[in-house]
Amino acid sequence: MTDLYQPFLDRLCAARRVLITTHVRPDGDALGTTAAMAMALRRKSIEAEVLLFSRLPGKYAFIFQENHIAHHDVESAWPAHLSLEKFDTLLVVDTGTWSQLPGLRPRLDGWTGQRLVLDHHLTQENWADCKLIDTQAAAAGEIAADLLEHWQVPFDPPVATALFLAIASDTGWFQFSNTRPRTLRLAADLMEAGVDTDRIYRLLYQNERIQRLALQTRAQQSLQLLHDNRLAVMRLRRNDFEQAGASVLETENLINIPLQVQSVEVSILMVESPDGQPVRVSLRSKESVDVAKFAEQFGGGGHARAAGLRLPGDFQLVCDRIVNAMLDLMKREDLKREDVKRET
Ligand SMILES: [Mn+2]
Repeated sequence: MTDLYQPFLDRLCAARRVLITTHVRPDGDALGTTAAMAMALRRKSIEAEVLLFSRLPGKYAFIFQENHIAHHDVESAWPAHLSLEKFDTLLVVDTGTWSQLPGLRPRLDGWTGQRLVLDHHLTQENWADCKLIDTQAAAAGEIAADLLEHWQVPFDPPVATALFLAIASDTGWFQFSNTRPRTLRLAADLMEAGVDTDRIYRLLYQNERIQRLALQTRAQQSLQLLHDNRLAVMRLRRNDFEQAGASVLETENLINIPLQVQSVEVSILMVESPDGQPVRVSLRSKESVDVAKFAEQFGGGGHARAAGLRLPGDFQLVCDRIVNAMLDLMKREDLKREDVKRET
């Protein structure tokens, strides 16, 4: 096990100034892992700054604010004062693909620092100098926790809270199938280290704006059930966000709602983006369909049970294309299953 972590730790130990970043539209795992790594680097007297590709979502802001972690936000424009030249290391957490780091690739041309990736996604590109990937890990935060243990960074309450935020949010508060014994043991360790789990629950799940509830209503009104109620499709147009007064960052977890229906095996949420930007497609499945593989056909990726992609073009045409492709896939899977049944 040490062999997996040591090369990565050697690289981190050699760093003096690290720029930590994570995927666009960062979630609790992305931000919790980023915060935990920033604090760990500080404790090792290594400077760390954070780069975000979307503005910091309000419900996760506490983990940065309480720990005085400053961040650069490049959603609208790259800040003039932010030069990669002052960093010797780029640490990317919770993604390993350029498409999740919009605009970063050309900025790294000619930059000579080391590129490190810490991630748990199946979909990876080959551009890092050193990768720490564990696709069995429930969250990037789980890998970060193992890394910090190897690095002998103690789980004090701030670090433990950041790691707990990461694993609790990527497992849907330990409900999703990615939750493994290691996840629960780690959660117990983090509780013992001083995490106020009740507070984190309230911050994650009882902390929405009323506008987000209005958006949820509109998403549910758009629900279509196809293929014997096995495929759920929801669509959110720009008008829905305007009418609800909600932001595009407030779609998190909406995709899980149709999965409450017993018959639903696959849930798709399609979100219209501002003019000229690709349609955002989120995918979830219960058992049968590998949505990461499905997303990869369209340049996306993720996990077998949770994935996403972005596709340019007219909203309705993109929706039709994705729904038809998913129906084809589900029908092919049905035929395969029937063949197996017949043989046994
Ligand atoms: Mn994650």
